[in-house]
Amino acid sequence: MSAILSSSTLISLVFLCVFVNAQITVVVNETASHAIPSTLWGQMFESGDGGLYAELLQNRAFQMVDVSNQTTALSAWHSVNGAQLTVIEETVPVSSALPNALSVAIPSGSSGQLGIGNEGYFGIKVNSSNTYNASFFYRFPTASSFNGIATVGLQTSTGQVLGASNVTLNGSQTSWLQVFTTIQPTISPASLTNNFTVTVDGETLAGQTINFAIPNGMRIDIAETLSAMAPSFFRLPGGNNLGQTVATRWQWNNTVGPLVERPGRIGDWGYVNTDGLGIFEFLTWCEDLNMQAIMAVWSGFALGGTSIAEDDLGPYIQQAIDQVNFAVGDPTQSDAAALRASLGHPDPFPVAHVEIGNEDFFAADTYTYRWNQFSTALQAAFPNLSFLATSDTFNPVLTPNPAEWDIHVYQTPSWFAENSFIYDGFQRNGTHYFEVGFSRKMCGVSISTNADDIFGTPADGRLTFPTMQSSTGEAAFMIGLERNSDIVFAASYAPLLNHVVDSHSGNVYPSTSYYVQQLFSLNRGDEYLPSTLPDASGTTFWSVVVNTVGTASNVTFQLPFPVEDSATVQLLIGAETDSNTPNAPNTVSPQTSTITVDQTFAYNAPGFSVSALTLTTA
Ligand SMILES: *[C@@H]1O[C@H](CO)[C@@H](O)[C@H](O)[C@H]1NC(C)=O
Ligand SMILES: *[C@@H]1O[C@H](CO)[C@@H](O)[C@H](O)[C@H]1NC(C)=O
Ligand SMILES: *[C@@H]1O[C@H](CO)[C@@H](O)[C@H](O)[C@H]1NC(C)=O
Ligand SMILES: *[C@@H]1O[C@H](CO)[C@@H](O)[C@H](O)[C@H]1NC(C)=O
Ligand SMILES: *[C@@H]1O[C@H](CO)[C@@H](O)[C@H](O)[C@H]1NC(C)=O
Ligand SMILES: *[C@@H]1O[C@H](CO)[C@@H](O)[C@H](O)[C@H]1NC(C)=O
Ligand SMILES: *[C@@H]1O[C@H](CO)[C@@H](O)[C@H](O)[C@H]1NC(C)=O
Ligand SMILES: *[C@@H]1O[C@H](CO)[C@@H](O)[C@H](O)[C@H]1NC(C)=O
Ligand SMILES: *[C@@H]1O[C@H](CO)[C@@H](O)[C@H](O)[C@H]1NC(C)=O
Ligand SMILES: *[C@@H]1O[C@H](CO)[C@@H](O)[C@H](O)[C@H]1NC(C)=O
Ligand SMILES: CC(=O)N[C@H]1CO[C@H](CO)[C@@H](O)[C@@H]1O
Repeated sequence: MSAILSSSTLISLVFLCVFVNAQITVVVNETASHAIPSTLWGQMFESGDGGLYAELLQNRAFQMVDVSNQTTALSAWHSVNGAQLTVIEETVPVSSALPNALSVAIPSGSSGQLGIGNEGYFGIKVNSSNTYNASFFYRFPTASSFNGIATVGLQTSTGQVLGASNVTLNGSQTSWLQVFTTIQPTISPASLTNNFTVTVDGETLAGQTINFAIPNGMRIDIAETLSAMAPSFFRLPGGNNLGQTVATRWQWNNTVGPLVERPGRIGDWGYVNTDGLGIFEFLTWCEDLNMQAIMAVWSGFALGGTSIAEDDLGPYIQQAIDQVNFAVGDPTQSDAAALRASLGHPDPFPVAHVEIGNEDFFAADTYTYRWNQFSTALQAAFPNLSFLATSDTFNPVLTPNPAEWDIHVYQTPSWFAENSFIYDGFQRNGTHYFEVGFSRKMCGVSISTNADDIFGTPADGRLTFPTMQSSTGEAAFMIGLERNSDIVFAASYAPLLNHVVDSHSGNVYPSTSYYVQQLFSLNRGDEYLPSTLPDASGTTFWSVVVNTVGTASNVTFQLPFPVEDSATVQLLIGAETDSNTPNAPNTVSPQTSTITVDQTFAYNAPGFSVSALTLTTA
């Protein structure tokens, strides 16, 4: 008997049923066939801005904007009470990374409070149980005798103050000065159409101009929902966000250090990434949540179609080596690692796997030499790390032979259920797989991100919200991944976050698919126990039970060891088309109960359900 069967060990059993009123007997094997990798269930996403990253303000630093078009340069910013706003190329920039600033002219004859407002990413959720940090840089381009206050606040679109605090501005300050404050709202409006504002008294400042740079407002929330999934790895810096062009590729060294030193970039989904969530924040996030980082390096291909020529890859490979050194290198041997140490983290971060590119099947012809050069150089520099190829598996044939592959699948719910056995047919020849994807026809956790806004639009046939039918299909596939976890070492759902265009919410809604991921993640085994195999073309799958039609199925388990007679059931159950939506966020959520079991016991898996049974060996 293997280690998992010691008396204190919990075991989880999972099932999926498709149709039939079947009576199924599952004989569980006594001998574990393989260990389950601790990395198996984790997370990936495409970009943090407007989502995981706690920044509330959109276009906070006028990064990458073209000042010749003020409409776009001022995106998300609004004048309060007649202040004249212009995004300028500063003659004295706040930093070389941030050349632009917001010039705010108070017209002569002004009165009352004038200034600037920012509408946030999808509005701004204001909740009196949160404290909001705010900061900005300012300078007076022309010195004045002014010495007074600016009010930093959160207000509704009609100007009702939800919370505010005062900071002092000094008119003789002609160089940049940063001010910090916190806002404690007293009201939690239901609506999200609120603004962040900075205003000054129009009468005292009439005729004067103040320049602002990198206003900043932060919140805390989404992180807690992601953390509750208990992920064991995190793919960074996001999936499809390595760069549409060579110039706008993700460069680790542009995302480190003070925010004011980060230029930002046009991300792959067409909007500006602040890079406020940079490599150090990502790696710290991994460490805080006890996750391993699966970190990607840019591999010489820009998604817009440009591949770097074979002879010109050198500097890009060096930048990738520097990036990995920043994450895990020895500070006495590498400047990049020394930079990490200077930020307070001399120890290496938990990175064991590095991906060379992302979805390089888009440039399979050049990936042959790019993979060859990047993987050879990186493997030589980091013998202890594993490198993942990202083209189609074994197509083209790559040299050196990749030990690991990242496979992306976006498919329909029925495809996932029907392909639960796909990895059973793979040879055991030393190649390991990271599976990303899951139902294309659905979205993940329904909250704000810009990128994943693209998903969840019914126009392209995708579901607006995951349903029990789609989520149980994914669960069937995950059972196959768990069974094949001798060669599948990691899997994640995508898209992880989805913004619901709904100005009346601003909350985080775990979807039915979120709960499936969470059930698997919270009910991990250390080892996989073989049992009577499900029918590959059949309808009931186990390890955890999932039911994809509205008909119950009885499953009898015959265990090879005695168990305590009380077992816990975590049951996710709903009707085929049930979804968690902003109007009905709690339609489906897991319920916990206790059942009586024996060494042989029957479990009635209800229709459209995922059950995790936890038994204790006697
Ligand atoms: C499943 O088990 C329940 C309770 O043991 C029983 O009432 C029901 O008839 C069984 N269903 C089938 C399809 O065997
Ligand atoms: C500025 O950009 C907006 C939005 O992209 C566009 O509609 C407008 O035509 C541009 N204006 C000028 C003067 O180019
Ligand atoms: C405000 O936050 C608290 C604590 O997180 C939460 O319980 C409450 O539901 C939130 N209120 C609104 C209106 O979202
Ligand atoms: C800010 O200062 C103004 C003018 O002195 C005062 O009326 C207001 O109450 C102050 N607001 C806060 C939040 O302290
Ligand atoms: C205002 O700024 C000037 C220039 O930085 C400084 O000399 C002066 O002490 C400041 N005044 C106050 C009241 O902080
Ligand atoms: C707000 O500021 C405090 C103090 O500087 C800091 O500890 C906290 O992490 C900040 N919160 C956010 C969300 O940035
Ligand atoms: C980051 O490194 C690249 C070369 O690897 C360099 O071209 C770029 O200027 C660096 N960026 C910053 C902000 O130093
Ligand atoms: C690489 O792994 C070996 C064997 O586990 C270990 O002794 C060595 O310290 C590791 N080297 C680094 C740089 O982590
Ligand atoms: C390993 O197995 C895969 C999947 O069955 C196969 O396509 C590939 O050619 C094998 N690779 C080697 C090096 O044998
Ligand atoms: C149990 O495991 C042994 C050894 O791996 C294997 O030979 C046997 O077929 C397995 N039985 C079942 C029911 O999977
Ligand atoms: C003062 C201010 O910024 N007002 C803006 C608040 O946000 C809405 C959009 O949500 C804008 O329309 C207002 O102009």
